[in-house]
Amino acid sequence: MFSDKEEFKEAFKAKLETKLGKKAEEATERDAYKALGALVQERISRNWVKTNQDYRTNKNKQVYYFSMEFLMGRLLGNNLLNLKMLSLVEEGLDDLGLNLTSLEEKEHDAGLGNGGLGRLAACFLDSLASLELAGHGYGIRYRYGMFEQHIIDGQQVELPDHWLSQDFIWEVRRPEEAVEVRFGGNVEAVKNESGPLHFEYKNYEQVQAVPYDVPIAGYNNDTVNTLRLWSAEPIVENTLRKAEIENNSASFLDYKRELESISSFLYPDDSTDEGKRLRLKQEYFLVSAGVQSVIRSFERLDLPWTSFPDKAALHINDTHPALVIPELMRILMDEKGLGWEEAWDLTQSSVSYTNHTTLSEALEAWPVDMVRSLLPRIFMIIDEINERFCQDLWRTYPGDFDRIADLAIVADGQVKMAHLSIVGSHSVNGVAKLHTEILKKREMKRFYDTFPERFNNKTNGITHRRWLMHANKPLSSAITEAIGDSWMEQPKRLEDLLNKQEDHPFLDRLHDIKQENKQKLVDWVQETQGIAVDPASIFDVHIKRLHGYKRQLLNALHIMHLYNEIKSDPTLDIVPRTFFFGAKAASSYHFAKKVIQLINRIAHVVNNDRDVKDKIKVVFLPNYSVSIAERVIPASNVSEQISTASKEASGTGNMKFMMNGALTVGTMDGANVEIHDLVGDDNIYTFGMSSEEVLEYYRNGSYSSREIYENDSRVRHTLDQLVHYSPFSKGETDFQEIYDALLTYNDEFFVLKDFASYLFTQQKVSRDYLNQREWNKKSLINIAKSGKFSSDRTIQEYATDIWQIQRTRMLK
Ligand code: 26V
Repeated sequence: MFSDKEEFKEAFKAKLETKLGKKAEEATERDAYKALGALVQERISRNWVKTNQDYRTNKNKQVYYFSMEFLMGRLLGNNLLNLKMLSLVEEGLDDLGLNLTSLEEKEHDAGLGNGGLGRLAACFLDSLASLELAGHGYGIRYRYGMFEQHIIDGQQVELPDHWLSQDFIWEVRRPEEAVEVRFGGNVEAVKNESGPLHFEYKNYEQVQAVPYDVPIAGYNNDTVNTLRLWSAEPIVENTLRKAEIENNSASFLDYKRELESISSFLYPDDSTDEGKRLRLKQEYFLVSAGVQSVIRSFERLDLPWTSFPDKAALHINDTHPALVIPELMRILMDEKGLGWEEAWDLTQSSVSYTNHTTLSEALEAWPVDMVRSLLPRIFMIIDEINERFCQDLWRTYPGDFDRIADLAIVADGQVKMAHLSIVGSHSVNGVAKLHTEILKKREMKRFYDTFPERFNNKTNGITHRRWLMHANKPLSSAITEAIGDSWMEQPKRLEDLLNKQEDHPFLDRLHDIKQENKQKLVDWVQETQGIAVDPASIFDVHIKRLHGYKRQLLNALHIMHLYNEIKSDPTLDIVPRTFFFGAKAASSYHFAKKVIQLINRIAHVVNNDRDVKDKIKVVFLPNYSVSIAERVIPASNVSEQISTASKEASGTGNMKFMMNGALTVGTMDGANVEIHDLVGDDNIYTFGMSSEEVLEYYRNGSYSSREIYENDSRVRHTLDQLVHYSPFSKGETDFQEIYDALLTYNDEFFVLKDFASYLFTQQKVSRDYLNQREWNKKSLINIAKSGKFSSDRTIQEYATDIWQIQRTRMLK
């Protein structure tokens, strides 16, 4: 790279001049960001070209990770870290009067994801490259990412996230790699005298899929993999012809807009049929473009089709890209001339599937009519897969109609995407031990009975490079001073910190670092929101998508209860706490928006009340994003992971907090269970119902939230405050819906059932926090045990058990 900082400074100044036509003195921070980015991209590009060449020469097996979401966040800092240029650049910029952190903040988050699933995909890419594994992402280059959340009058307002308006400096458009994707039309069966029956696809609509490639540089190695994001564009001659025919520029523009809408928005509102159709179009667009490009790369190797599964692994991130299965079948049969059996064998051996949720409303099922009209040939293939699968079942379970109807891929007028994914792949995995057990024992029990060998667990992980080394540099340095730097490449080595449990100066240092991080957050909150926060208070943080099952409402009710206690006795001696929230609600999810409104109302009441404001504070951080998470997590003491047991497949925020020394207040759900197993009872605050209890209640229907309301005066009081006159309701009916969900509709997520145990646990947290030395020790143990949750471990497991790929030693 650069041998010293002077060399970097020269290169940087030269870049400013050649790229932006400016001298260092006249450059704005944005100019400096762009120049630095260009410099970094140049360095990465050399290894990018080389990596691709090596992959081709060595014919390594390639993994293609198909995902509708990649929540990448900012890339500059991470790229500098992986290139090991961070401190050199920081010092060089400093000499020039520039601050690296401020330049990093000029970068707009690449927010092409909703939450955990998309962020997991981003962490996986970092781990693949860092472990020198040949793995690439395939996604969509949405023109607008996750909406920008504003809070106006205490309520969420969504604005489009026009992230491309200021250039995404890392992408490279590759028109020469564009492919055509086809929709609609009809299929004709053709029988030639000589050849077998084949199918001709006619009268379809053509869309061009143009890839934009983003390099993914590994940590301290020469590997640079690719995130390929596809953009939908009209095919020029096609649009001209269409315009000619119609001779009408307005309809031409409509046509262009309609095509481009395929890659316009992340998750368009699918509450209408029109929205659903567009979503299906997006999914097929990604799949068809991706599979064509996989096939193209394979064909360049000049090998027989039988070796396809030895050279390509196609992984589907949830069922969203499940059409990979029939699309691969279509290309192998219709375009490459393979027979059904052979195509099926190659497809099953190369496709694998991860399930990320058991929530029934999130399980994809497409109306048959929609699939048939939008993707006629794909539907025929799905129908045939279903037919053959049902026949197989009939042979194994003759006469068991019930079972066959239950397992069918096409049933009740719908195409069930999870069923298609299981049947068409060789591996199905859940994302945490508990989640995988629930899949095997309940949600997918009958599939597990049929294909037990396909099911396996891969507990999620997070990249410790972004979430510890980059987000929390002071902590990283302290760790390295204490145990050396081997943990950076082998995160399990963080366990060496366990020897420091009685090292008081070290524990004090951890405490000081946490305080510094808290102070930085305090300054930022003061500056951006005008709220004064006490850095000595407990920083209790609940950041994640807003959903009923994640129970932000439980946290909110707890704060209302604390407020009531302080109001009834203003001399009450409580440990000061600041509650931070960050959460976006889906635009059509009315209830979730009401919870956001409630949290903001509570913040308003609490923060402006003389009696309580020095004891508790509430901060709602608008527009929660990857970069906000990076600010907040290192400054946290308490990590809220309080989903209704059985509902959170894994959670990954829980791991990020743990790695940064926050203690978890959590239910025995998702990966919390594994955190608990690692750190032990003394170093985590678990509470509430178990997943078995929850599932048992759902089965027998014996839960009564009203009973709790009637028997627990604290519950009664806070709930009444939602609808009767109170500082929170202000006599309005804003929160009637929340009250009704909890009482009239019997509290689907057991908020009231877990309320008492949550309060009790939070009291223990406050007491324990007073003993700082013990707290710091718990924090240390959490950091020390967090190495298991590096996504390097997760990816290594995928590589060995599912994809069967090995590390590619790059030739230097
Ligand atoms: C999707 C939807 C869409 C329709 C409305 C309700 C709803 C609720 C949940 C979802 C989740 C989709 C899949 C997903 O994002 N799962 C998350 O995946 C993470 C990575 O594996 C995991 O850590 C989270 O626990 C899991 O919720």
